[in-house]
Amino acid sequence: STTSFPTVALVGAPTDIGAGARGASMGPEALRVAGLQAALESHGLQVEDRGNLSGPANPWRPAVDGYRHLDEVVAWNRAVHDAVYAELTKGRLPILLGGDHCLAMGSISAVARHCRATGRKLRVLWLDAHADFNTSALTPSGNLHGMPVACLCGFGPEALVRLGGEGPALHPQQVRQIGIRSVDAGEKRFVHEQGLEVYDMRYIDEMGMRHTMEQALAGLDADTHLHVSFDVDFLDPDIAPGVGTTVPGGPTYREAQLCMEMIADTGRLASLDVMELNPALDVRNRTALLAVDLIESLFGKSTLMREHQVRKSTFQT
Ligand code: B3U
Ligand code: MN
Ligand code: MN
Repeated sequence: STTSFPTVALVGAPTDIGAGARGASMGPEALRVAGLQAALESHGLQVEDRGNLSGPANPWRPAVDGYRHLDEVVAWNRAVHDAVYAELTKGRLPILLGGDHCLAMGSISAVARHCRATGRKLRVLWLDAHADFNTSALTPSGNLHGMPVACLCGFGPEALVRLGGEGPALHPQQVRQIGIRSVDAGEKRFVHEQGLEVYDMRYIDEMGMRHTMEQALAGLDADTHLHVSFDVDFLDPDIAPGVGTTVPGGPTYREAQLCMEMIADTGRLASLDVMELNPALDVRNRTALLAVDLIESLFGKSTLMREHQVRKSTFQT
């Protein structure tokens, strides 16, 4: 079969350096064992597995000045940034296999730098139970996986804000957050203050996933690079138990599938993070298998049925 996607490069980042539970370091291997490469190849994609990056061990220390493991988080994110940037420069579609969500700082700073260099627009979809918009002053935990969106928008330590060079990687207006249902009090105020576009579970309950995704994907054009940062805790814990911070009341299997399918329909997906999968908390690799199933939909598994798109354009006018 044919596909419009460039060659996919899998980049493993086996660490839980920014997390509050150990085990996300085993995420990359669990996704490989669940058959990610073969699944993508079965849809006609070319896939190259780059293996795993390396970085400092997790010293499991308490927070210092509001951050846990800041130096180690910087080291890991530099490695991720360089690897993802190199793949984008080669024309590849990078998939970062996490690892905890702090590593999205490395990947998204690389994507933003690539978009600046090539004059493309950037849209980031943040699929997550959490807003990940804490700062050292707001965080209840010091865990940097609760801070990547803030750091990418310029609110964080210099070494993380400047991973991709001068100035912040993102403007809050480039981000759409979907599935949010756990936000700390100070973090919530800061999200509103910065004007992040959040489609929380209340919104999805009332309006439905279809309308939610139509809003979140509105305004994409041929010059837009679409990056998806998929925190597996986005999913309802009944179907996805293998994550460190489960939050009840997430999207169902059908809602998650529709979310991925509508992203695929845009034809703009150009980079992806798959984060926070924790095999130590999973049941027979079930959450990894589900993640692979959803990633297949993200790459257009179901768009063989053109009727969906016909119906869509009928309703949209
Ligand atoms: N908001 C909390 C909890 C959290 C954020 N992201 C995850 N957990 N995975 C914090 O610690 O910042
Ligand atoms: Mn997250
Ligand atoms: Mn999360």
